[in-house]
Formats: sequence, structure tokens, C-alpha cells
Amino acid sequence: KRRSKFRVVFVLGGPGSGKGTMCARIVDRYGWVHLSAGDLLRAERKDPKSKDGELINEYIREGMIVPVEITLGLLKRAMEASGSTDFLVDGFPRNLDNLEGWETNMSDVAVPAVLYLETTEAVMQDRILKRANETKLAGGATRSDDNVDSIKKRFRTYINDTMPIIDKYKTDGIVHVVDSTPNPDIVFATVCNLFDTLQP
Ligand code: UP5
Ligand code: MG
Repeated sequence: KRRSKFRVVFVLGGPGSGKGTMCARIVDRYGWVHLSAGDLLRAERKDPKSKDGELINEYIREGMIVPVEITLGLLKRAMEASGSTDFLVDGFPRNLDNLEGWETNMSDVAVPAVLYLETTEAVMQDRILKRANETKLAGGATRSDDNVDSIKKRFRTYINDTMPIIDKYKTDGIVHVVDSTPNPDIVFATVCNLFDTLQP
């Protein structure tokens, strides 16, 4: 059987569950390339040449999932530009549209595992609001969706649209559940159990 050119681990979990934080640590230790779908969308939104900026803005503020054509285009471009073969895709796929778009267009990419960071809504909300506060105190611009109103909508989308995708991957038997409630050192130690098995 021909080996796939690319390897992808999806990193999923609710808003503020710690996806970005764990991905940064995985990059440091294992050298996988981190692609956050949310970060790619936020960068695209800022690009004055992009025709999708307005739409992305609106979707993110409302906690809705951007149509897959846009997200997949950004992911593909970043994968090809990176020169790497191993990717952490953070925060994607988040709904059925995302999943179908991936399966139709990326069927030659191997997905050996899904890392699922699990914690409570209370913990996630505290983390997001703390981040917003710290950013503000540092004089930075807070994320347009890091407010109580948008957070509620993000949680609703997560439960209604993203949980079924995680359940689907559970049925496939590739989900590694990690409790992301403890401090980052402890969470990362558990995450390493997965990545140690995925080398090189
Ligand atoms: N923190 C992290 N881990 C901690 C720990 N163990 N203990 C204590 N504190 C911890 O962490 C959040 C905060 O918590 C940070 O301050 C961190 O220091 C601290 P982070 O690692 O940033 O968590 P993460 O899960 O990445 O949170 P994020 O807010 O990025 O999650 P979302 O899923 O909400 O955001 P994302 O950028 O993925 O998506 C945003 C929006 O983009 C979506 O709502 C949607 O509108 C859109 N989108 C799409 O439409 N399609 C996509 O495919 C992806 C996104
Ligand atoms: Mg993130």
C-alpha cells in the first residue's frame, strides 16, 4: 500500500480547552507543524485582497462555522507551503460540512489519530475571559469572539455541531481523550503518550 504524502492529527476540543497551547508544546518537542484553522481564518480576514474577509468576520463573531471551501483552501495552501509532511490541524473539522469537505478533497492524507482535549464549560469560559483580560491589560486587541455573548454561541455550536464529529471519530477508534483540566505540564505529559507512538 502506498504511503500517504501527508500525515495529520486533528486536535479538537471546546473553545478555550487548550488546543493552541498543547499544539505549541507538541511543535517544540516533536516538530510537527501546527495549523490552527481559526488562526488561518483570522489571518485571511485581515488580508485586504481577500474576498472572504467580511463573511469570516461575521461567522467568527457569531460562533458559526465558516463554509468548508474557505477553510480547506487555507489549510491546503499552508500544508503545501510548509514543506513538511506532519501536521497538527487545530480546531478542524468542526461540523459535517467540514468533515465531508475533508473526506472529498483530502482522501490521500493519513489521519492516524484525533487528539480530543476534554474539560468543563466553566473551565473553558474562565480561560477565555482570563485571556481576554490579560490581552486588554497588555494593551492588545482581544479576539472579537472572546466575550460572554460570543462564548455562549461558540459553546452551542461546539455541542450541536462538533461533538457529533468527535463521536464519529470515536466510532472509528482513533480518538485519544485527554483531560485538559489540570495545568499545562500535566496535560502535556498525557499528550506525549500519544505522540511518542507516532514517531517518526
Ligand atoms: N490555558 C490553556 N491550557 C491551560 C491549562 N491547562 N491550564 C490553565 N490555562 C490554560 O487556551 C485558552 C486560554 O487558556 C489561553 O489563555 C491559555 O493560556 C489558557 P488555548 O490554548 O488558546 O485554547 P484553544 O482551545 O486553542 O482556544 P480557542 O479560543 O482558540 O478555541 P476555539 O475553538 O474557540 O477557537 P478557534 O480559533 O479554533 O475558532 C474560532 C472560530 O473560528 C470558531 O468559533 C469559528 O467561528 C471559526 N472556525 C471555523 O469556522 N472553522 C474552523 O475550521 C475553525 C474555526
Ligand atoms: Mg486556539
